[in-house]
Amino acid sequence: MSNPTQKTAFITGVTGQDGAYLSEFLLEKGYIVHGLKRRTSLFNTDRIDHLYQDPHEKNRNFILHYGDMSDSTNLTRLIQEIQPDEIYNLAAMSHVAVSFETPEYTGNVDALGTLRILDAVRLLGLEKKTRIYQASTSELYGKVQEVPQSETTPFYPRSPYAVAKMYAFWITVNYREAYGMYACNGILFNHESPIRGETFVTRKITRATSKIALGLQDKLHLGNLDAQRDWGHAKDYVRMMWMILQADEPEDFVIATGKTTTVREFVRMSFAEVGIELEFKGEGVDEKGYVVSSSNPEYQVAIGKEVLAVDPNYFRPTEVDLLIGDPTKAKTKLGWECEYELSELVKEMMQSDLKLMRKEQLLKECGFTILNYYE
Ligand code: NDP
Ligand code: GDR
Repeated sequence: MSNPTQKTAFITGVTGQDGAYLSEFLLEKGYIVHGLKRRTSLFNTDRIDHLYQDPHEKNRNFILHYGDMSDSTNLTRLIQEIQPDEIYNLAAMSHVAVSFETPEYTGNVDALGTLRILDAVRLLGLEKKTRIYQASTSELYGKVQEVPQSETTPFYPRSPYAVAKMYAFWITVNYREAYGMYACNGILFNHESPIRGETFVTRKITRATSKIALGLQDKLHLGNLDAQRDWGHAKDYVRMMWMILQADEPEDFVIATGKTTTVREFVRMSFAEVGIELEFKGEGVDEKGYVVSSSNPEYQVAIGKEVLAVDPNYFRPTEVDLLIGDPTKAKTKLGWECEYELSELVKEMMQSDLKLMRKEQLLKECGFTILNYYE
């Protein structure tokens, strides 16, 4: 028997970092969760495989649908079929550096994709039923106007990704004001986890540090080490996405820890997790990181070894230098609290990547070739 109070959510980007954590969170709350996934030539559901339910099972509460943010008819049909109480629009081409390579595609998916969702809800007459969460971003602040950044800080986007997300932000506000829809932006600052995409800087660092500690990689190449980010844990942030849609009134919220850290410091913290202390020498493109001490007998790396180098290929045409968010509104209005400290996040990511890399080490010892991942 169906439960009339059971809520139904539709998550775009369900195969991504946030989509996976949010699915877990909503399923625990008793929701029926529908997710949008793209057709890919290889499976792309690693992050949600533990939630998968066989289509032949009765009364499934986790259901995946093929679709794409560039396809209005597909999105409209799915929303009509699902009749969701809540839509979490998380799907996006989410890599800032890649958006400089694919600006038109990024605009289509990240900007117009959001319009497609909003307009489908309007055309289907679901304005009063369906609440919409839009995954907005601290990248909107771009070039520093003021710190810390809050809901009232002016935007100055610095990448095709950020410009596309700025359209998505304002079209969400516009549909809320024009059609009385419950549509909100969560302006989320960077949030990471052990299932963060491998080409974002934190995961790139924790994977490489683990490989270097286990003797599987020589060196880590990074771009701008001076960039400062307000890094939180994805688990804390998906909880807030849900809280935003439970409020009495639709509003936009900044979600952040209120602390900022350089990329260089994140590198130092990651190496410290395996007992390796680094010294940084040189400046700009000449900066390098050397091992000063290696105190954990499990991870012995030669003293003096150069394990980090700057590669200008990773610099962006326009950079966002400093992000630090002010989450006061989320705390006071919705009672949100951040549970994770950055040190705990780094520890969790390192433990998870060390485990993964030990598996690779074992494969290598057994004569199997280790995959080289692109950065
Ligand atoms: P991920 O890159 O991990 O996930 C993005 C998701 O979008 C994936 O499921 C991806 O599918 C899907 N996707 C990409 N393009 C399309 C498309 N054309 N049609 C359908 N689905 C598509 O991002 P996160 O989980 O980290 O972030 C979630 C959202 O929040 C994104 O919109 C991001 O821009 C935004 N955001 C993220 C922050 C962060 O720090 N993580 C901070 C602020 C905002 P596939 O798996 O097939 O690639
Ligand atoms: P960001 O995250 O651009 O903030 O966007 P990313 O981890 O890619 O970069 C953070 C900072 O690190 C610097 N950096 C490098 N970045 C990458 N990816 N690779 C490198 O080798 C490297 N070296 C230095 C970058 O220049 C940058 O300053 C993320 C995404 O999740 C977006 O979708 C989201 O909107 C924002 O966070 C908030």
